[in-house]
Amino acid sequence: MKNDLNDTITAISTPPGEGGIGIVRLSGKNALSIANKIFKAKNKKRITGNNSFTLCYGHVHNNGTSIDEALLTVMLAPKTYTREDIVELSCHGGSIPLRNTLELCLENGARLAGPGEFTRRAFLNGRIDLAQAEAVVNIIRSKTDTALKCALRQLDGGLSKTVNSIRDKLIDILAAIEASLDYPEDDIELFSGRKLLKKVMEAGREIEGLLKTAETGKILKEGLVTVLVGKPNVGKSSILNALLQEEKAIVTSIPGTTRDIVEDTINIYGIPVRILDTAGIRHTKNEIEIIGVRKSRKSLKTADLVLFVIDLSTRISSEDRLIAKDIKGRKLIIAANKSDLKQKTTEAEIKKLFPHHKRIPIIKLSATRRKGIKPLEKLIYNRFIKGGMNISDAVLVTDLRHKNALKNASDSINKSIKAIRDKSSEEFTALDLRQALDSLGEIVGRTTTEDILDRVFSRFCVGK
Ligand SMILES: Nc1nc2c(ncn2[C@@H]2O[C@H](COP(=O)(O)OP(=O)(O)OP(=O)(O)O)[C@@H](O)[C@H]2O)c(=O)[nH]1
Ligand SMILES: [Mg+2]
Repeated sequence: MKNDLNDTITAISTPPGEGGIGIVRLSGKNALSIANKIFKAKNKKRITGNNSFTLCYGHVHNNGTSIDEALLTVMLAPKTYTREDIVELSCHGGSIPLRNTLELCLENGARLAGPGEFTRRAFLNGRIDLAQAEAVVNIIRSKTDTALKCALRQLDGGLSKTVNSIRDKLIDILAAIEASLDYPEDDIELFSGRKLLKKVMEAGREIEGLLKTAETGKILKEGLVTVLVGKPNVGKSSILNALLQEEKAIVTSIPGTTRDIVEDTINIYGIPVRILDTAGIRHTKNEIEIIGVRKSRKSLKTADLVLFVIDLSTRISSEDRLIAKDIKGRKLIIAANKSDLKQKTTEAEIKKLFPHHKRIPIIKLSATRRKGIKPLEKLIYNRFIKGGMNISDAVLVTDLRHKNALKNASDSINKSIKAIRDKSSEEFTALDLRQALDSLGEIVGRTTTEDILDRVFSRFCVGK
């Protein structure tokens, strides 16, 4: 139904709640005629005669009874967001005028739009491809300026261009293989085995190159989940507060102060970092603390980065060893806190907690004196952004759907490489290459099922 472009769709496009203005949007071939029935212009002219991109002042009315005072914008196909006729009614931003205006649109023949259906039409009508459509949500949800820049680049076709250029290469290779399969007697030696292998490997490397950006892309889009763990009283909450530059979590000298997870997001050189402060992990009989410790362990499981906090002013204890065992093999930074006090633990002793980990970054800091906080931020950044990668300008893979499609494409390419090396029939190579082509096509929406579209657009809000 959502791929049927005959209906005229409508929705409230502004967020719920009170605002200066609220917008009801109509898109489709009856957008103007529906608007004409429910809107009376001050100049008394029918709005069906309005030029594209013009504003008109008047009233929304129900059979002559005024519902709201509004401004009406007319945008005529094909140069619009959906490539269809669009009318936007800018009403007063309250739930009643907006709901009444929406209901009037529905009563006069429009259908309520599903989530993202306006953008879906922009895709179905060929204005943007699927990766660009997905960028729209990334723009709306971007958490930092850098993430926004990255999403805008995707909307501009940054990722699509790269993917399409790899697809073009595969199409050329396939055409050559198919020509030699169709006319074997002509002995068209378009690609010698070695040249074919080189070309396919080249495409494979480009796909791998994109895949390498997926970790950074995901973090930029969704935020880096960083969890502060350690035994009680080492200063986890104090570090959270120092990073946030506000007294968000309760800090006391009583071990076992934090029970619930306290979290907030900070911007570290453009990366949104979600920091979770947790209950100190130890054996305890206190019922509330037990629940807190359980929550700490749970959040540990889903974190991208673990900040293991150790108190330099006490000796390493069995509790530290227990936690070290728990976080073995994780992406880790050790925060050696309370460096302002007399030190009873050395760096060498800390390193001994992780005998199989050669290079765990350890940073000395004093949360209460705000010392070492900037270097800690730098370390968090460097732990994830590979040297030399300019996240402000690079084409990044931010969506899991794209990453999976690229992985499938890469697998198919590797299969075709094996087929070429094994000197199998070129038909096998062609089959694998076609599969790679399809997987890449999924990213930009050339080979997409309705299911995939439903899943993509269900992430959108209604009205976008
Ligand atoms: N001297 C000094 N004291 C610190 C430092 N960081 C934290 N403290 C103190 O250590 C005590 C515990 O700090 P918290 O931040 O509550 O420690 P925590 O790890 O969150 O403790 P729990 O929530 O109980 O697990 C408080 O009295 C802090 O003032 C530091 O860098 N230097
Ligand atoms: Mg705490």
